[in-house]
Amino acid sequence: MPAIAFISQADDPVRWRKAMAKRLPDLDFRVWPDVGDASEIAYALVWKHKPGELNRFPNLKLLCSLGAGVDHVFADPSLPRTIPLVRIVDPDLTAGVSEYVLLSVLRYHRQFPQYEALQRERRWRELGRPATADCRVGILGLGVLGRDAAAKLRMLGFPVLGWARRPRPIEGMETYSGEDGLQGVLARTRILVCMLPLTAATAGIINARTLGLLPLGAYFVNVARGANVVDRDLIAALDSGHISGATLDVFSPEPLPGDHPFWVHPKVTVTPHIAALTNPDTAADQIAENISRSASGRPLLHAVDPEAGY
Ligand code: OXD
Repeated sequence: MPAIAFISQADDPVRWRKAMAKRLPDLDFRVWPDVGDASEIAYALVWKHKPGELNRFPNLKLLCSLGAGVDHVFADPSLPRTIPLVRIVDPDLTAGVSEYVLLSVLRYHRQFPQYEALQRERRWRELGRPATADCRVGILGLGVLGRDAAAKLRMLGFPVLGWARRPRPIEGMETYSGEDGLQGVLARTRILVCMLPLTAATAGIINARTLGLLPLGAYFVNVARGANVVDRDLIAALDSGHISGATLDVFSPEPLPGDHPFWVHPKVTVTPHIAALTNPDTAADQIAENISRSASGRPLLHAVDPEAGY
């Protein structure tokens, strides 16, 4: 069987080797940079590879992103564009992202930052319980992850507005698209959650203008990509009080540099890109399936459209 190159500094090659061996025992699993004869590499499992590195493999047939997002693959300007690219769509990963979104939304809705401040001052004070039905959540991005988070928030009683660049109707939910749709969603949103893929069209979409369209005191949660946000605009909106708080799991660049103002901003919660971590024990199934499909020329699962960038 041809070989697969595992190219990631963030994922555990030992767990992946074991998970892949369980499904494809004959697969020759090679961990970058020790990939041996580069002409034997037919498949690559990648997360933030070094630009240009994939051009070393003249017989590459399939590229698998080790994450849900693929912007890290397209960030390589010399990427061989003709090679099919697939991404991870895994219930375990989806559940992880939704948990993070629910936690962040509930934390703001139930005023935990305010209670934490009261605790620091040893003050016993009830703030009242805001009605869930009045706390509208706006979700930008209605892919697998956005739809799952929206469904779970709705189960808890939150009114949810969804927005995607292209129309994405969802039964029983208000969804919008296009620039007008975005403005309408932002104007009615108390807690905004960014779940968009990073493409040329969504880079910097959270900026002074769009943050300014949110009602006074709104909150922001980002589980998409750091580059979806113009950091200095978000900081200005937090400092002015227009935005009450932000929970950020993703940054540009990552790791977030030690001197970045987000680390110490009193209204910002920082987590190190942990909303979901790809689990080899569950995600290896679809990678093995895609390798078999690629080998037999069948349509791939979760293939990325290179034009759209997701
Ligand atoms: C991602 C992931 O793409 O964690 O960010 O899967």
